[in-house]
Formats: sequence, C-alpha cells, structure tokens
Amino acid sequence: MSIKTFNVRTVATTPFNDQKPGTSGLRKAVKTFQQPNYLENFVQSIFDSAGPLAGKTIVLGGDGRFYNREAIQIILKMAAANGIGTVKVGQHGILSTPATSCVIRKYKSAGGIILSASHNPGGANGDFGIKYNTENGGPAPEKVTEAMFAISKSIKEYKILDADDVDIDKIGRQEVGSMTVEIIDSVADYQELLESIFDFKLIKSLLTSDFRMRFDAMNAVTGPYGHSIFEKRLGAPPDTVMYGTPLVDFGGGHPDPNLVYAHDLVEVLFGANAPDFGAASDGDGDRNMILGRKFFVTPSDSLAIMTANATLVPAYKNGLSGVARSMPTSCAVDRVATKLGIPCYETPTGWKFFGNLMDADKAALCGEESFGTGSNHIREKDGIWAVLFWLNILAVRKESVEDIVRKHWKEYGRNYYSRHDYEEVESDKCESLMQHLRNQLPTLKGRKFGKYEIATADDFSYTDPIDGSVSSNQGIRVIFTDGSRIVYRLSGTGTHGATLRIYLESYEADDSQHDHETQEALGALIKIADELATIKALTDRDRPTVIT
Ligand code: VG1
Ligand code: CO
Repeated sequence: MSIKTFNVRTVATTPFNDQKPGTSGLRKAVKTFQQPNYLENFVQSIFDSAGPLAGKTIVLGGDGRFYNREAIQIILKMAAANGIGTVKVGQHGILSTPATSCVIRKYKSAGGIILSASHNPGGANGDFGIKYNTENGGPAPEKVTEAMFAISKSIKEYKILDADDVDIDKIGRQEVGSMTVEIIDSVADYQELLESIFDFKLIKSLLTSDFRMRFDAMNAVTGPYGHSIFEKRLGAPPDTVMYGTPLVDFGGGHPDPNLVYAHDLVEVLFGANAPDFGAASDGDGDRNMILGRKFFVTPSDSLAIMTANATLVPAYKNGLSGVARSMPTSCAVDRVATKLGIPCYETPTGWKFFGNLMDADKAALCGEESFGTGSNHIREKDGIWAVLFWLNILAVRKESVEDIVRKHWKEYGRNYYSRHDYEEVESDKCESLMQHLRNQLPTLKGRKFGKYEIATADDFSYTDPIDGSVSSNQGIRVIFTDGSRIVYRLSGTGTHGATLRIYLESYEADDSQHDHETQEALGALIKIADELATIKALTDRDRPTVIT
C-alpha cells in the first residue's frame, strides 16, 4: 500500500480592495472571481474570521451556477489545508440556501459556505457569489462580515493542499489529506425537516385531488427539491415543476421570482384554464412568489396572511412568539400582530438581522418585501417552505387564494404596495440622490401634498434588541399621517453601478376601495416620491427598470 503525502502550500498573495460583503455575501461578476487568487483570498478571509474551524465540520454547496463546481474543488483543498475536520457537500455541488441552513443546524456544524449570487443572472458572463453562515445556520452577522472584509484588505497568503479533485457526484465519504469530505443528498435532510412542520398527509390529499398547481424552479436550485417534495412525496403530477433542472446559466434567464422574470409561470396562471395555485423560487431557493388563479399575492401580504393563519399549520399550532419584517416591507403584518397581541419587529433589509430575534425566540415568522419569507425552523428565508405553508392553509381552508386574500383585506384593510427599481444607475448619481434626500430630512415634517401630510422622515437606524449592535443608514423613510410610506434605499446585492429601490405603500381600510390597480392606487405617492427625490432629473431615467 502506498502512502500518499499531501503538500500544504502557502501561497503569497496581495489584497483586492473590493471584497466587502453586501446585503447577502460577496457578489461579483464570474470574471472577477476567476481572477487568480480572488476566490482564494476571500475564502482564506472567511476561514480566518469565522474560526477557529480546525477539526470542525462545515457545510458547502451552491445553486449550481457557472463556476460552482470549480469553486467547490478550490474551497475543499483550502479547507483541508486549514485543518478543517469534515466538509459536508451537497451532491453535484447543489444545496439550496435554506437546505444549507438546515444541514448546518441538524449536524451542529460550525458554519457553512453557500456559493450563490441568488437572483442575479448566471453563466460565464453572469455573476457569482459566496456567503458564509454561522453555527446557528444564519447569514454571518455584520461584525463577522466586517472582520472578513478587514482581513481581505491586508491578506498576504493563503493555504491550499495539493490534492486530486473530489468526486462530488458520488454520495459517501472521501478523504482529502486528513480531512473527510462527505457528499450528501441535497434534498433528504431538508425534506425531513419540512415533513415535521407541515401536514403532509393533508397536502397530499389536496395535490392528488382535482386541485392543480405549477411550481417554477427557474432552471435553478429548487428543481430537485420541487420534484422530490411536490411530485414524488406529495403526489402532484410529474409536470407540476417547470424548469426543474439546475442549469449553469439558468437557461439565460433571470432567476428572480416576480411577475416580470417568472413570466412563463405568470402566463400559465393568468391564462385560459389556469391552475389553482402557482409558485416560483429564485436561484438559491430562499425566495418565493405566490400566485392564485389570475391573482398575485404581494410578498408583504403573504407574510401577513401566513401570520394570521399560522395556527392551521401543525408546527405553529400553539401560536407565534412574535413576527418580524424588514423596514421596507409593508405594515400589513403589523396589523395582524396587533390583533394577535404579539410583538412585531422592524429590521434593516437582509435576513441576517432576523437571526438574533429567532435565536432569542422573539420572532417565529419573518419576511421581506423582496419575496422572502421564513421561520425559526432554520435561519434563512425559505422558498419551498413558503409554498408548503400556503398549500397547508389552502388544504385546511378549502378556499381559493384570491378569496383568502380578499377576506384578509376585508378584515385588516389593504396595504397597496409596490417597489420601483432603477437598476444599474451610475453610483455617484444615486449617492447624490440619497444625499439630496438626507439634506431635506429636518424640513419634511408637516409638508403637505394633496391629502398626504408627512408625519415623520428619517434615515432608518436599527439597534439589535439582543446584542445592542447598531446599523445605521439603512434607508430613508418618509411616513405620512395616514400610515402611507415612501422608502428609498440603495441595493447591496448588485454588481454593476447602483440600484435605487423605491418602496411605496398606501393603506386603505375601506373594502369598497380594495379593487384598484396597484400602480393606480399608488399614483399620488409615486408623484410625491419623484418630487422629493427628483428621481428623473438626478438619475436621467424616465421610468423604473423593474416594478414589482
Ligand atoms: C435584496 C433584497 C433583500 C434580500 C437580499 C438577499 O437586497 O432587497 O430583501 O434580503 O436581496 O436576498 P438588496 O440590498 O439588493 O435590496 V437573496 O435571495 O438575493 O440572497
Ligand atoms: Co436568494
């Protein structure tokens, strides 16, 4: 028997100055990541800031996009050289973001690396990304990402093992130096967790009746999960999942589950003989869009309706300790929380801010307007979980999606809501627009625009109620006396220029006024948003790129 010797190489490197993680990890063009040492520098920065990881277990996987498999081989060799004990890798390199969170928690791992740029397009000319999640299964908090960035700015060397590539397609154990690599089924652990939350028997009886659903995996990571859970386990017909094979370039599409990018699903649900229920998920499986027959549920309403109906789902049958939403998310859930007598927390954008609240059992359901909903079953937002939550509600209530939403509005009032994105604007133009707004803050209170009067306006700052950490400059809020709001913030996930997001919300209690088209209902606020920020003049754009 020959004894293999493994050579740990210490490679000299120089820092890149742009490895600052954004709202959700480090996202850059694939070409940026392919530069010599670019990925290696950042991975070493993770190991040095998240540690000590020596001898411990971490989880590794991604959404299957271009460069996923290559990056996994590099990270495995670096993990071995850095003394990590075991790495659990999703078969074929596939693990959705929620599945990674589940596996980290289930096996008490020290953390996990997720290779994804979520909804950003993939392929050789698209984007790549890397996120680190800590032992609670959630995105690394700001103090950890700040430490990563600090190390990346002064890094001088990284460690990597000279070794053969690992066969990531074969389930089972392999050795890389003295490290164990365990290739695991991408779906099994996650599916088992979901079975413990929902009434699968009841959902199966719904999906094997004349009820029809379609699920659009957008050629991204949720394909295998959708096939296994909705079709194999819950008995939905084999054509239920659309675009169910993860492709490196997502078939050239933009894996963002909204009315614009999930257009094929939208056509089916708004077409002739439409199914009862439709849903889509994003690149890495943490977002969801919920549709009824010819009916769109806004993510903010979805969170409110889930909260109001939570006791219909076995895992939440005793009620919720509390809920949380990101600041730009509509206040629909606040009204439900008030009625239930439970707290509702308002956090900055990004799932990492929900982690402490869930760990401390202060919030059980959380949501963001950007098609993200989740609960304390893991520490990430979870697309398939949200779809099952709706299916569970539908199976119990035996009403249509539209009826459930309309009854909800009747009871709580309707929060008309929309987000207008101006994508890839020159960064300095967006910065000056935000500064222009900031300059006006002291003078906004009391200003009137027709029936709207500004009650307060500020630059949102959040103090974490658990650890006291403060996150400032999280978006400009303009709140009107009737509860309507305009929020302005810059995206932290884009890779080209800056993306300005404008969030518009108007509350309507009177149910005879619940049938307006959303943009129409928000018309006056849209004008005020432009008047305050002079968007057209400052961005040189006459309309948003995407309206959701
Ligand atoms: C966007 C969304 C935010 C979400 C983040 C990551 O961030 O607005 O709500 O948490 O994406 O989601 P930003 O900074 O671009 O607005 V995902 O599914 O892309 O990991
Ligand atoms: Co995502």
